[in-house]
Amino acid sequence: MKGLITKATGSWYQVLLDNGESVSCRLPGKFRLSEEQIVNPVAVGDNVDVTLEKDGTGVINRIGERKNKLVRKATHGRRGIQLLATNVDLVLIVQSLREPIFKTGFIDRLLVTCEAWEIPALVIINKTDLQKSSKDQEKLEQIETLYREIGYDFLKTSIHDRTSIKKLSTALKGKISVFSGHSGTGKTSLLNALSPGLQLKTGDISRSSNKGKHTTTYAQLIRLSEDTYVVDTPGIREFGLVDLEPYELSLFFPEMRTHRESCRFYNCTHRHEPDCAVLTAVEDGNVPVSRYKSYLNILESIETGQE
Ligand SMILES: Nc1nc2c(ncn2[C@@H]2O[C@H](COP(=O)(O)OP(=O)(O)OP(=O)(O)O)[C@@H](O)[C@H]2O)c(=O)[nH]1
Ligand SMILES: [Mg+2]
Ligand SMILES: [Zn+2]
Repeated sequence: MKGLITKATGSWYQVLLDNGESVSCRLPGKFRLSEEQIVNPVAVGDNVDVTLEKDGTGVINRIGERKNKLVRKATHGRRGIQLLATNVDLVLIVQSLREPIFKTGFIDRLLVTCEAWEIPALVIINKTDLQKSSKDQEKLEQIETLYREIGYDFLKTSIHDRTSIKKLSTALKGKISVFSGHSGTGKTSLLNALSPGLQLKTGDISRSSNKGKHTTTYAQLIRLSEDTYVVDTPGIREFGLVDLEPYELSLFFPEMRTHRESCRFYNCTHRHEPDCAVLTAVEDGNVPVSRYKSYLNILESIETGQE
């Protein structure tokens, strides 16, 4: 039987079969030897073939071809690469207006990853109901203009604003989308708002640090309707920027892409080199300063190997 992996937590895998049933499946050892540095052979989003056993469990005997893979460097001191999700159509980059306050650096890092993986992204600023002053309003408008002008989709949401939830629902239709963003920004709450029957667990914001407490602890694929799926993730900080040379980074900043072709050196890093067209574009206001700052930060991470 064919199915889709909805949970992958170690030795057991939850598979949603085409007939709508969900079964726990084992994965034979041979799959663990397969791909190079990948520490987990199966992830949510994978299409699999399953044989059902008498006891109601299943065995995975084939993993389907993948359209794409979201990966990060393995955590807990393990070497290699960890698969987060596969066959992803859209990455939702969720930040909140307040509690915790949004960081454009985080958005930019994830956007670079999405560019590198060629997966469309939707930037979401949630908790717009926490807007307190006209200054907040101004800040929101600025950030919306910033990302829209570069060409990214952008959405303001609040779980208390049905219209914004409807817009989000429309954006997700017919796709497998992955929620990413810091803990506490409201990823799970947005899911509950999209489908109130889910009643997924959400968390409070710590009073002392004003951050979330990592309420969601593993990636889970949830079916919202017939052909619409979302992956709720633990507050992912970033997807690893795998194998990127410093001079290639600006390829993944769409607003720098055209300028970089006019730099004197093909491997210009747009920092101190003479006749750098990107630097000129920053000075002329054609590349936003906040984006250029993010660029420099990511460049440094790549050069020092610390992501
Ligand atoms: N005012 C307001 N609060 C919200 C909104 N969305 C979420 N919250 C609150 O923010 C807190 C954190 O929400 P979660 O949904 O658990 O956040 P999360 O992003 O899933 O966090 P992790 O699972 O830890 O990654 C909860 O107290 C929610 O009630 C919103 O639109 N407005
Ligand atoms: Mg959560
Ligand atoms: Zn340059």
